[in-house]
Amino acid sequence: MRLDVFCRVVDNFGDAGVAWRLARQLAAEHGVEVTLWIDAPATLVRMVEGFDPARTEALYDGVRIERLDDAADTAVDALPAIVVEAFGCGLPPAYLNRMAAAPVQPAWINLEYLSAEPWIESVHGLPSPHPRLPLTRRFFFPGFTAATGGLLRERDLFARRDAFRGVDRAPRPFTVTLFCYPNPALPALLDAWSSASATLCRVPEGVATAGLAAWLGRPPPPPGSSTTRGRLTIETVPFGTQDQYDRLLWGADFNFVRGEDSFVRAQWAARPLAWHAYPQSGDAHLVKLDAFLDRYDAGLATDAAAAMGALSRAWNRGDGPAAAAAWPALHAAHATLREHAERWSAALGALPDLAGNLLDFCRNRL
Ligand code: TRH
Repeated sequence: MRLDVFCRVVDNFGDAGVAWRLARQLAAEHGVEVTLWIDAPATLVRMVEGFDPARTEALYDGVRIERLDDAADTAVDALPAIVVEAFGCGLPPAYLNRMAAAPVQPAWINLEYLSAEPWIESVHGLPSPHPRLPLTRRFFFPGFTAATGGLLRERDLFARRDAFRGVDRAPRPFTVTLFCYPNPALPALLDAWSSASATLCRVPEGVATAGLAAWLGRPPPPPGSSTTRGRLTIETVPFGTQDQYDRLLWGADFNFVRGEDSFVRAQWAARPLAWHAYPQSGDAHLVKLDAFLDRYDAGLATDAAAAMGALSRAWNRGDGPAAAAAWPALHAAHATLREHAERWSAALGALPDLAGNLLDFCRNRL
């Protein structure tokens, strides 16, 4: 089966990260012949092992990665059976016309953004007729329940995670990882960590650079090195491949993540987390945060839920004093939060994964 994934990079890494992760899994686990059409292939250079944007003839983990150029007639070969449009990015006009003219039209899927909001279930899978062409695309919503498209999760993910943990025995202080958007709450949190018990904060290169530099009074340390102030050590780690990032999350006690893909990976890491939702106008991201916390808090002890809620909401509001004030209670509830994170990951892991759901969804329509 052939499948094309289309992706346009709005900003940051998530659009490309999600599209690549889906493409890679479909090729690796379902033997699908996948082409990822992306308008900014360079975004993938650090995420994809050995990726060279100039070498489009090569396959990367079984996936062909091509530059998406609207001017070019993208579909050189026969049309695929399935077309996935990541995040409503829009298909090239020539390609759309070929789909409309095709005797057998591909299944056309619009992969939406992840949300924990309940209304997702009522719109997942709904058709959307094209305004001009005899084409219909279907909305496919990732989500946290069986009534949604599910979450991206590779078949061997838990086995790889647990194997890593089996050998990751080096003694270390309480370790947090920091993958966030620029956040005015960061200096206050760093102050809290530097006066609390020993803490190691591991930061991928290029993340929170201005906030760290302001707090340190100099640029953050280069990748592979660290600096200590009070009880806090800040270590800069290279921005690695997606698999390397997974290991960073697996080796920590608490993960600060953002956007979409790292948010999901932190849940598979089965460790407590704070999610910095992608800021949206009208604070729509705070509604998404509340929807997630409402789901996540189910079965979590009240004091631990209160601590996580206080930190997460202060962090997303950029409220430094409130985030710093919330940290001691969260740290004290860490054991409870960790057990819950393991339960949460296992419960989500019992649901079918997004890549498999997407193929089943299409098969029912082909
Ligand atoms: O980079 P992001 O902020 O992406 C965002 C979100 O996707 C958001 O929904 C979207 O609207 C916006 O972009 C435009 O965060 P996200 O989603 O976590 O994506 C980061 C990707 O980077 C993820 O696939 C993991 C990957 N990554 C690595 O491969 N190596 C690394 O070292 C790190 C830190 C991340």
